[in-house]
Order: sequence, then structure tokens, then C-alpha cells
Amino acid sequence: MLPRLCLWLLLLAATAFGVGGTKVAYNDRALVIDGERRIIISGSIHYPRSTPEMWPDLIRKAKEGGLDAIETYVFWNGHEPRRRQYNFEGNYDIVRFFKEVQDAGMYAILRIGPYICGEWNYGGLPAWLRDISGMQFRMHNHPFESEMETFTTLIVDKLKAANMFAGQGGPIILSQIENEYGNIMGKLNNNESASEYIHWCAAMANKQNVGVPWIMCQQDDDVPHGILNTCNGFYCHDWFPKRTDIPKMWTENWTGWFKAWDKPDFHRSAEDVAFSVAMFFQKRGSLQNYYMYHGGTNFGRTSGGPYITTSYDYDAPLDEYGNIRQPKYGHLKDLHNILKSMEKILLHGDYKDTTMGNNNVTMTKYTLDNTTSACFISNKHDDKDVNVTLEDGVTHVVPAWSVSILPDCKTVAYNSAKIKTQTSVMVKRPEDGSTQSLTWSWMPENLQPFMTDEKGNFRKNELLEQITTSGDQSDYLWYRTSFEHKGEGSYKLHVNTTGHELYAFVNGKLVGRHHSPNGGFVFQMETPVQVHDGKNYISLLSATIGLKNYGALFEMMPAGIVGGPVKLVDPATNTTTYDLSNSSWAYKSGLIGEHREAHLDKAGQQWRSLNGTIPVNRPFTWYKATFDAPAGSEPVVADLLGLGKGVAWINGNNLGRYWPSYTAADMGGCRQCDYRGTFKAEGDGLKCLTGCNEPSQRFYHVPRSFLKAGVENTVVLFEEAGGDPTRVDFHTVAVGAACAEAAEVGDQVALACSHGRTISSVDVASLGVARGKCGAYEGGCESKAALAAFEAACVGKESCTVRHADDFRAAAGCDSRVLTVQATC
Ligand SMILES: *[C@@H]1O[C@H](CO)[C@@H](O)[C@H](O)[C@H]1NC(C)=O
Ligand SMILES: *[C@@H]1O[C@H](CO)[C@@H](O)[C@H](O)[C@H]1NC(C)=O
Ligand SMILES: *[C@@H]1O[C@H](CO)[C@@H](O)[C@H](O)[C@H]1NC(C)=O
Ligand SMILES: *[C@@H]1O[C@H](CO)[C@@H](O)[C@H](O)[C@H]1NC(C)=O
Ligand SMILES: *[C@@H]1O[C@H](CO)[C@@H](O)[C@H](O)[C@H]1NC(C)=O
Ligand SMILES: *[C@@H]1O[C@H](CO)[C@@H](O)[C@H](O)[C@H]1NC(C)=O
Ligand SMILES: *[C@@H]1O[C@H](CO)[C@@H](O)[C@H](O)[C@H]1NC(C)=O
Ligand SMILES: *[C@@H]1O[C@H](CO)[C@@H](O)[C@H](O)[C@H]1NC(C)=O
Ligand SMILES: CC(=O)N[C@H]1CO[C@H](CO)[C@@H](O)[C@@H]1O
Repeated sequence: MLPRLCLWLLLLAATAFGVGGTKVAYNDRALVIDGERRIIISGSIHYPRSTPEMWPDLIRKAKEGGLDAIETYVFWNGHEPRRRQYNFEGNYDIVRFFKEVQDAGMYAILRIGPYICGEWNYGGLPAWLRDISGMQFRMHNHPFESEMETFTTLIVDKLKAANMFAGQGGPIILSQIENEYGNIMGKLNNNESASEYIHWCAAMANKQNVGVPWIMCQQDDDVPHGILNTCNGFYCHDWFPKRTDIPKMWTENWTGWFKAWDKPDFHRSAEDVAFSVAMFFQKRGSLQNYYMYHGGTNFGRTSGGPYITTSYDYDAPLDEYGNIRQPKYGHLKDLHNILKSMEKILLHGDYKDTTMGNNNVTMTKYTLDNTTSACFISNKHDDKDVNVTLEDGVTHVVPAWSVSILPDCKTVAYNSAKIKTQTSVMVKRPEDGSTQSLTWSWMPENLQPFMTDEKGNFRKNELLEQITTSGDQSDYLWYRTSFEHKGEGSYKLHVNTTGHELYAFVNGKLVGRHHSPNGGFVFQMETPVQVHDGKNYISLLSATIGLKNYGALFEMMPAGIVGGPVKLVDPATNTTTYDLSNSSWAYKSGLIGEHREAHLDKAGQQWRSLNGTIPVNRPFTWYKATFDAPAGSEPVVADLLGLGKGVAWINGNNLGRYWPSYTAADMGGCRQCDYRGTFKAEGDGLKCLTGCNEPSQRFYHVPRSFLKAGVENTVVLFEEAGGDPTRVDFHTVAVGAACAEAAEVGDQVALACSHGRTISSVDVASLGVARGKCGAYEGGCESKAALAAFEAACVGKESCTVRHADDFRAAAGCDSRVLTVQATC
């Protein structure tokens, strides 16, 4: 018996104290991991926004980019789509995700929320929470707190069972409860309940006994006991936690911005992201997380927030498809390497900030044991380079809006505005777009049953709120009624709705359609209608496009034609002839094709194809075609130009909502792009926008794991608004042109393609400032010697490195020594 008892005791000890476990503590300077103060560079990768097959590659690229940790939210509505019915499969396999992080030898940051914001449907909260009586979201009340605790405990227990916390030998070193509550606390009109709630959150979290610290972000006031508060934002250098015994941590440094259907694409320059990170570490930062490091895709209808595009690319260092985005990725990697080399002095050294001339120029000197020193010089002027002379009498030019890092206080090893890494231009192949032409068949969505008011789930003498009525099980809700009319008549049908989209039918005929403009919610539709003698039917189809995810009481924002009014107005006098708001309305959630799972292409569906001809620009139409998957391993996109609005599936996998007919706004920021100056995503002063006046989202990611090689693949579309699928096409996305610059002789110039593709030609090797952009440099001042050196080293190779040499010369009059190279992959 004795050996077995010993074994049992050993096992008990292992679980209690964590054999091979990592101890996570903290002090005023840093997280202390197994007794060592550590700089942690982390990046957000949201597991449902990619596929399990993509995770190892994304995580490996993050590690190679100099990251120590991967951070993710937990997505409650995805894990518990119906109360107590759970989903931990596929891209919701959270344990598998954390195991991949562990296998890569990285740390993980677990942000449970479970309110997560995240441009995610309803901020991650399941819509069924609304049905529980007495429910008040994110306030001190039993119904909410009980559900939140049940879910939080479930997640923690699942991760504990898989030994995922640091003390158990797992990767998780930090965990977060709630999210950005400090932003809304004061706006809830019940500050006592709000305060009790956030303290309850802390107590509930600490009771979970996860063995790692709990954090709250953007919770600068009323920070509960046992919680470390952290910063979110584009810049966090001037922010410090209130408590002086905790480290300065930045949980969301926005690397770009998300995209809404009405907006062009946001781009935050590599120079500006690097500037913000360098300043953060200059001013005692110790942990920072890129939000996002890989943004990914909002697959499926409950993934995206209101009016958020299916692409959640975010202009992150890894693009939506998992490709390395250069120069952002490489420029930040260079910064990470420098910061890591300074870990000891930054976290143990004494420090002194000296402002020079005015507050915009700061020199920070870290010293350790009087023997070593490290310096940062930051210049926050947005238009003025400055010369800074250090103690040793040497003057350094610090460009406007940049930070220079001198790990020995003598030599500048990094300047945030000087990019040494390559710039890549991604191309879609084949570039001429001539791939296989697809043969389509089609099927109408059967609207007939909804064109009279005979059939419906139930009736009510009022206009109901949509989320509650449909349980958010579909985007669509039918509202139908009828009225008697004597003789014929002409009216304006007036509908007031809280969004997000509306189609109106009178006696079976589509008479009007509208959607919320500019991401708003409430709108009115007015459309002329003819009525006939006798009974007339009005059928209104309301559709949601992702539920609101942010703001005080965001969950109270209704959807659909709640309360209306719905009226028939006399066009001559503008007076209401019929107010139908309190008529008997019949309700039905979802479309027939959804209930029949038309997207799964099951047997028994009535697909039609008359010699390959299909109707186009026909609303409420299902389309189907087969195609061959593009060969190779490069990411695949579907070009959906020509379609209106709807949903696409590949082999039954949801690609998300598509809406290429939505044209992105033209904004001031489309015509200016200077990395210098504060980056913004809202209000005045936007810059570096692209895609203005173009289809808001034309290309849709088709993960490789959705495709089958060597056999037919099926694409199914539900086209709601009317479009032409005959232009639908598939492409791969990879590096097309690779460019790099070297300012000084001796600099190494590295070029690389992707996915095993090799450099086919070197197109430009110029001395002097090249005109044009990477992919289309105009050249001038060509150096034959440089061209020859690059051709010899690079052509036929996946990557190459060439040293900028003194004998790289151009014609007389070309005095610049700045070498610019462009190659084609
Ligand atoms: C709540 O607000 C009231 C009035 O604004 C204020 O007097 C009170 O101190 C606040 N209480 C808390 C806990 O913040
Ligand atoms: C560092 O220098 C200061 C002043 O010159 C001196 O007081 C201190 O003892 C020195 N510390 C070490 C560790 O040498
Ligand atoms: C500091 O720089 C900002 C631009 O970043 C500028 O608006 C401001 O005037 C500068 N302050 C001083 C004192 O020069
Ligand atoms: C910095 O110094 C260089 C050379 O010493 C000089 O040419 C330049 O004008 C100076 N720049 C500023 C902003 O003072
Ligand atoms: C439309 O509905 C909203 C939300 O119910 C309401 O606030 C607004 O007053 C209504 N507007 C009109 C013009 O009826
Ligand atoms: C009725 O309202 C419309 C706008 O809603 C307006 O253009 C029209 O002039 C109005 N007609 C009358 C008779 O008031
Ligand atoms: C509809 O019913 C509501 C609630 O009973 C009432 O406030 C409203 O005045 C009614 N509207 C009409 C047009 O009868
Ligand atoms: C379909 O094609 C067949 C054979 O090519 C032809 O006989 C028939 O007339 C076509 N039907 C239509 C509707 O075009
Ligand atoms: C959207 C959002 O929360 N923006 C905030 C980000 O943080 C900065 C400061 O850290 C605020 O000024 C923004 O309002």
C-alpha cells in the first residue's frame, strides 16, 4: 500500500504546488516570473477569428516577431449559443488554442471578460441573457452575476483541467475580468450598483484561485482590492497606475483600427506604432500587448459587431490571412530585439527623465550599478527634428515624432522613424483575374408564405423588439399585418425602425428597402404604395447586421421596428390615414432557406440551372457553384465583386456576411498620410485612409482548411439584395514586390518572399530617393554594381541579404548614398 500512497501524495503535491509550474508575482517595475522581472511583449490573436489549422503558423510568426505572449478574449456567445448548450469545437476549441501557445513556448494572457467589447456581436454577451427575468447587464444583480460566475467558472475549470495556468506548468500568466468598465461606470445612473458590481467581479475572480494576477483595463478609479489596473489606447506613455506597488501595463495598444461597412480602411504607420511602444518603455512600461497582432475574420453572423465588416484585418502586423505585413512586422521585431537586450537595466536600473527645451523632447537615462547605462531620446514635435547633445558631447539628430534608443547611451541602435526592414506589396494571383469560370445554379428564397398574414409563429397587437423576438437566432424577422381598404388608393408607407435594414412588401410586391446610414441605427423609410379594394397585406422584413457592442447600456439599444410607427400617409396632405402600429402583427424569425439549411447543399433542394443561365440582380436568391481550390499553400480569397449583400459559404463553412455593393465613404483622411502627429480613428484629423469610394469589402478570406484539394468545392451564396454572381472568382494572396532601403554603406539589406515563392527578378537598385511606391518605383540613379550584386544573391532564392557596399555607385550627379531596391517574387 505504501508505494501507492506515496504516489498519491506526490500527485496531490503536484496539483497543489505545480510541479514544473511557473510562479507569477509582481512589483512596482514588472511582472516577476520565477523570481525574474520580465519585459513582456504580447499580441492579441482571437481564436474564433481564424481556424485551428491557422493557429500554429500565426503563433509561430508572433514568436518570430519577438513576442513573448499571446492574448485573447473569451467569446461567451460563441461558447454558449443557447443557455447551457456549449460549443468548444473547431475555432472555439479554446483549450487547443492555449495548448498551441504553450507548444510554441510562449506565455498567454487570458481575458475572460466575459463582456469583451471586441467589435463582437453584443460585446460577447449571449442574447439569451435578456430572457432571464430581473436581468440587468453589468450591474450588481443576482441574475447577471450568477450567469457571469457560472460561465467564468466553467472557463477557468476547463483551463485548469488542462493545466493551462502558469502555476500548473501552463502558459497563462495573467487573467482579466470585466473590460473597460471604467469608461462607462459613471454613465450608468446608478454608481453604487456599478461600484458594488465591479467589486463583486474582483471578489468572484479572486475566488477562482487561478494562481496568477487578475487585471482590469481602463479601470483607473474605484480599483477593487486584489486587481491590477492597466491602460488601453493608442499611446500609454503618460499613464501610470494609481497604486505605486504595481507595474505599468498596457493591455491594448491599437495597431490600427477596425473597419465598418461605411468606412474606408484605416492604416496606422509602423513608425507611429513603434514610436508609441518605444515611449511606453522609455517611461517605465514593462508589459504591452498589441491589439491586434492578428485581427482575422468575423466568420458567421454572431461574430461581428454592428456594421463591422467581415474582415477584421485591423492593419495588424499579421494580415487577415496570416501573411506577414511589412514593414510593420519587421520594424516592430527590430524594436522588440532592442528592448529585450535592455531588459535588465530597464527593470532594475535607476532612471532619470530630463526634458530638454520644452516638454516635447525628453531624454531618459537608465543606470545600473553606476557601470552601465541606457538612453532613450523622444521627440514629440510633429514637425521639427531636434539635435540633442548627450553628456559625452555627441549630438544626435532625432527626427520629429520619433524615439531614438541608445542601449549604451552612445550609439543609436534604433530610431522609431527609420525603417530598416523590407516593405512588401501583396498581390492577388492570378493578377488578370482570369481563373476558371464557374457554372451556377440557383434557387429562389420562398417568400410566398410571408406575403399574406395567415402564417406566422405568433401574433401581437404591437410592434415588437427584434433581438428579444428572434432570440438573435437569425438576422431576419418578418412583421406582417393586413388592413381593409375601400376602392383603390395611393399612399406613402412610413416605417420608423431602429434598424438595421428593412425590406417592405405590399400585397407580395417589394416596394421599398433601406438600411441605417453611416452606422447609425434608427431610420425612417418612406415609399409610395398602391392599395386595392378589400384586404391588403403589408410584410416588413427587418434584418440586423451585428448587435451593438459598446457604450453604457449598449444592451438596451433595440433592433427592428420596435414601436414603429408604421403608417399609411396621404401624400397630398402628409396626414396619417392609417396608423397600423397597434394592428395585429404576425411574427416569424428567419428565412425558409435558413431553416432548411440551404447552405449545406443537402439532397432534396430545388437548385435550378437552365443551360447555365441564372437570374441576376434578383433579391432573395440562393446561388450555388462548384470550383477547384487554387493550388499551393498561399491564402485564398473570394472576389465577390458584383454581388449585393448576403452570406457566403464554402463547403458549408460560413465566410461571413458580404456587402461589396456598399461603397466606403470618401473622407478627408483619404488624401493625407504623414506618420508624424497623433493617430486617431475618430473625429477630425484622420489620415492614411485607403479604399475611399471603393467597395467597402470586395475580398473574403477562404481559410485553406475550408477547401478540399483535388475534389470539387462548393460555394453557396444567399444574395439578399440582388447581385451578379457570374463575376465571383478565387485568388491567392502573397508577396508580389519586396522593397528595401539602406541609408548607409555597411547596412544589411534583406529581402524575402513568402510561402516558398522565390525572387524572380530584381527590378530597381537606385542610389538616391526613389520616386513612386514599392512595386512601381520609377528608378533613376541606377547602380549597375548594386543591381548585379542583388541579382547574384537573390534571384531564385526565397530570401537574401546583401550589404550596402562602397562600390555601389551611380552616374555622376547621383550623390545620395541611400540605396533603394525592388524585387519581384
Ligand atoms: C455617486 O454619485 C453621487 C452623486 O453624483 C455622489 O454623491 C456619490 O459620492 C457617488 N458614489 C460613488 C460610490 O461613487
Ligand atoms: C554609485 O555612485 C554614487 C555617486 O557617485 C555612489 O553614492 C554609489 O555608492 C555608487 N553605487 C555603486 C553601486 O557603486
Ligand atoms: C509639442 O509638439 C506638438 C505637436 O506634437 C505641438 O503642437 C506643440 O506646440 C509642441 N510644444 C512646444 C512647446 O513646442
Ligand atoms: C542639427 O545639426 C546639424 C549638423 O550639426 C545641422 O545641420 C542641423 O541644422 C541641426 N538641426 C537642428 C534642428 O538644429
Ligand atoms: C423612431 O423610433 C425611435 C425608437 O423607438 C424613437 O425614439 C423615435 O422617436 C421614432 N421617430 C419617429 C420619427 O417616429
Ligand atoms: C410632405 O412631406 C414631404 C417630405 O416628407 C415634403 O417634401 C412635401 O412637401 C410635404 N407635402 C405637403 C403637402 O406638406
Ligand atoms: C398603440 O398602443 C400604445 C400602447 O397602448 C399607445 O400608447 C398608442 O397610443 C397606440 N397607438 C395608436 C396609434 O393607437
Ligand atoms: C438549352 O440547350 C439545349 C441544347 O444546347 C437547347 O436545345 C435548348 O434550346 C436550350 N434551352 C434554352 C432555354 O436555352
Ligand atoms: C474608443 C476608445 O476607447 N478610445 C479611447 C482610447 O483611449 C484614449 C486614451 O487612452 C481615449 O482618449 C479614447 O477615447
